[in-house]
Amino acid sequence: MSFRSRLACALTVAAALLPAAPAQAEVTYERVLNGTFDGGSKEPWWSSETTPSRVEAGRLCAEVPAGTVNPWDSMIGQNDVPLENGQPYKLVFTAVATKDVTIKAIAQMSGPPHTTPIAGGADVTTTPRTFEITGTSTIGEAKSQIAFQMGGASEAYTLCLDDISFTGGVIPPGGVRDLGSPVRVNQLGYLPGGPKRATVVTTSRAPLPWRLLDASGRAVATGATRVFGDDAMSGDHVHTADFTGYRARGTFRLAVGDEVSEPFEINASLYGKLRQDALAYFYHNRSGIPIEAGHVGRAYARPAGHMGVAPNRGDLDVPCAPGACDYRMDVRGGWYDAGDHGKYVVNGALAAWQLIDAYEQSGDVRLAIPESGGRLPDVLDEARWELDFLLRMQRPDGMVHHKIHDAAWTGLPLRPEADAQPRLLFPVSTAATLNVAAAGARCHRVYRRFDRAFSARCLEAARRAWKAARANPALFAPAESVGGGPYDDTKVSDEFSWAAAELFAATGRRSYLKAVTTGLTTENFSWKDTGGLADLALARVRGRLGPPAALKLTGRVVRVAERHLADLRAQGYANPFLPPDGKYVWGSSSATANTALVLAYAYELTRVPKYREAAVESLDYLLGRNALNQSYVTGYGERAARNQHHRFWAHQLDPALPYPAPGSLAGGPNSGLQDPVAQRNLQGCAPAKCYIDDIGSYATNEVAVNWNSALAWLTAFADTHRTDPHAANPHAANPHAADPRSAGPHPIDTHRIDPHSADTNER
Ligand code: 9MR
Ligand code: 9MR
Repeated sequence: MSFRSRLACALTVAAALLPAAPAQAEVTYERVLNGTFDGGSKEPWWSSETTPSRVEAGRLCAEVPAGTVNPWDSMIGQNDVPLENGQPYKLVFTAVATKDVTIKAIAQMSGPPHTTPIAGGADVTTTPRTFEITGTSTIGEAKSQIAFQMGGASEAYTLCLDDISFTGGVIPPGGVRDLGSPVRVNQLGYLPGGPKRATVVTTSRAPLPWRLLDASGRAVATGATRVFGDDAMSGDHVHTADFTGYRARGTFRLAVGDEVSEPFEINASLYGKLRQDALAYFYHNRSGIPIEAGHVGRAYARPAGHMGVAPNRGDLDVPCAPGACDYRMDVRGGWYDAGDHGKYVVNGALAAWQLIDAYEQSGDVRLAIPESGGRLPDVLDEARWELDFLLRMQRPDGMVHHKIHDAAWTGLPLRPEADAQPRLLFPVSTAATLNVAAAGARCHRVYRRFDRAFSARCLEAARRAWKAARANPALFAPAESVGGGPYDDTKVSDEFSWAAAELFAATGRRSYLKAVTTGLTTENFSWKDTGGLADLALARVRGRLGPPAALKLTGRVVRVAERHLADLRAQGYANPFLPPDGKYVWGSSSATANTALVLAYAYELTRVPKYREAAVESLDYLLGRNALNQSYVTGYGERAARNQHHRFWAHQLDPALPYPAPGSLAGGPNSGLQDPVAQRNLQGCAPAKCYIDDIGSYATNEVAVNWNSALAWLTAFADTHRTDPHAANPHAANPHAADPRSAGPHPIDTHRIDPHSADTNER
C-alpha cells in the first residue's frame, strides 16, 4: 500500500512544452507497469489492507473479503498513471474468479474528489474472460490511478487479474524533460593544466563559433566547434568545443550562439574539496557508531545504527538465516552498502580496497572523522572501519559470510537507528572469502608501516581465507534474495586470481603468483568481475615481478587503456565507458570512473600524457558534460543529483531529513530500468539518458560504497595530477618516462616510494 508514498515522482508533465495535441495519438503509449506479472513481482500494484494479494502463476490474485460496504472498500490498483484531458483511453484486462461476480474497473483521480472519467463494469466468471473499457478523459492529472473495485461482496472469493493494459494519451511517459542548455560542460570546472572540452547539442552540420565568457560576460577566448555527428549512446547530434589552450583562473560560461552553458571554474584546486567529500561519504554511511555533528554538521548527525538499541535489533549478536548455520555472530560496524542497510562482503571489500589503493596512488587527505590525527593516515582510518567489519564476518575456519541484512525489505524513508527488522547472517561463500583474502592481503602490505599488529591480523585472516576458499571452491551466494541485495556470483576464478595477486604482493611468495590466472581486460572490474584487479595489484609491486613480467603487465594495461581512449574519443560526450552491447549497466557512473582509473594506471605506468588527460576528461561526463546536462555528484554543479535512493538522506520524502551529503555519486543511467519509477518515466530512453533524479529509482539513482570509492579514487588522482604532469608529481623524474616499454623505477611500485611524498595536498 505504501507505494503511494514511495513512488513520489519528480518529473512533472510539462504540458506547456508539448506540441499541440493531435486529434488522434500517433503512438500508443502503455500507461500501466507490470501488467503481465511475468517476473513474479506484483510491484507497483497494490491492494487494500482488507484484500491480501499475491502473484500466482503469472497472475495477480486477491482474496476479496465478504462484508465490506462500498465498492472501494476492497481494491486492487496502480498509482501514478497519467490522464490527459480530452484524450481517449482503453483499459483491457483478463479476469477470473472462484464465483461469478461483477466488479468495477476505473481510471480515477487518486485523491479527492476522486473524479472518475473512465469506468465500466465487468462480469467476471469462473473461466477467464477479457474485458475492454473505453472512455475519454475529462481530467488532466499526471498521477491518476487505475483501480479494480470489488467491495460489497456478500461472500468471500478469489479474483485473479492478468494482462492489464491501459493505453492512450499523447504525452510520452515521463513527460517532456527540460534538459537545460544544449552547451554541456563539466559543471564543477576544468583544471588549468587539463583538457577543456564541451559538447554542444545542435542540428547544425557546419562548425559553429563558440565564446568563452568570463564572470562579467566578456568573451575571453573564441573558436569554432568541431562537428562530431551522431552520438550513439545518447541519440544526440553533437559538436565539441575545445578551449584547452585557455588557462586563466576564474568563473566562466561557454556560449554558442544564444545558448549558454552552466557556469564552471577554471582552477587548479578544483578537485580538492570533492576528493574529501567523496571520502566523507564513508563516514556518513558508517554503521555502529554515532555520526557526529562536529564532523558532518547537524543536519547529517544521527545516532549509531544497528547497535541493539530498540527498535533496532542490532548487529552485535546476529543469528543465521534459517538453514544457514546455527550460531550467532558479532558483525557490528562497517559501512551500509548503499540506500539500504545491508552490509555485503564482496562489495564492501572492493570499496575498502579502492580506498587503500587511492591512498597508495594519491596519498592522504584530511578527513573529518573521529580517528583523524591518530597514527594512521585518515584515508586508511576510514578503510579500516570496513576492514574491521570484514574480519568480523570471518569464521574461525576461514570462510566468510556473504552478507548480513534485514529479514525483509524496509520502506523509505527510514533512519538506520529506527530499522526494526530482524537482521540475518547469510551463508558463507567462496567469493566473500576470497574478497577478504584480497583486501586482507592489501591491508597487510599498506598498513604495516603504521600498525604492525593490525597488519599482521589482516595477513593472518587473508591466509586463512585463502586456504578455506581452496578447500571450498564452489560455495555460491544465490540470486534470490529478500530484504537485501543478492550480490550473486557463480564464477570465482577471477576472485581466486585477485586474491592470489594481492597475497603475492603482500608476501612475495611465488606460489601465489602461479595462482594468478586473469589479467586486465576491456571489461575492467566490478564487484562481480575482479579478474582485472589481479593486474592492478601486481602493478603496485611491479619491481618484484622481474623485467619481462613487468613489461608484459604494462603492455596489458596499455592495450586496455588504448581501447578506452578510443572509446572516449568515439563518443560525443567523451565517456571512456562504452558498453559493447550498447546497454548502460546498473551503476554505470562507477563503470565510467573505474574505466578512467585504468587510464590513470596506464599513465602511472608509462607517463604518456594522453592517458592522464583522458582520465581527467572522464570526470567531465560525471559532472555534467553528458546527454542529460546532469552532474551525477551531489552538491557539485548547477544541475546536480540530489534525490538519490537512500533511506536516511531522504529529503524528497520527508523534508525533516537531509538531502544526500555532497560528493555522493548516483548510480547513473541504466538501460535495465529495474525499478517502477524508471519504468514509469524512462520507457524507450537512449542508454545515456536512462536516468531520473528521483528517490524511488534505485536502479538509476542509488548511491553505493563501491561507486563512491571509484569517485574518491578518480578525484584524488585528478587532484594530485592537477598541473603539468611532468612537474606535478615528485616521481616524474623517470628518465624512461615517456617510453611505455620502460620497466625502470616507477612510482606505482610502492616499494620504491614513500606514499606520503606523493601527497600534494594537506597533511
Ligand atoms: O532500497 C532497495 C535498494 O537498496 C536496492 O538496490 C533495490 C534492489 O534490490 O531494492 C530496493 O528496495 C526495494 C525493493 O527491491 C522492492 N520493494 C521496494 C524497495 C524500496 O524501494
Ligand atoms: O550494484 C549492484 C548491481 O550490479 C546489481 O545489478 C544490482 C541488482 O542485483 O544490485 C546492485 O547492488 C545493490 C544491492 O543489491 C543492494 N544494495 C544497493 C546496491 C546498489 O544499488
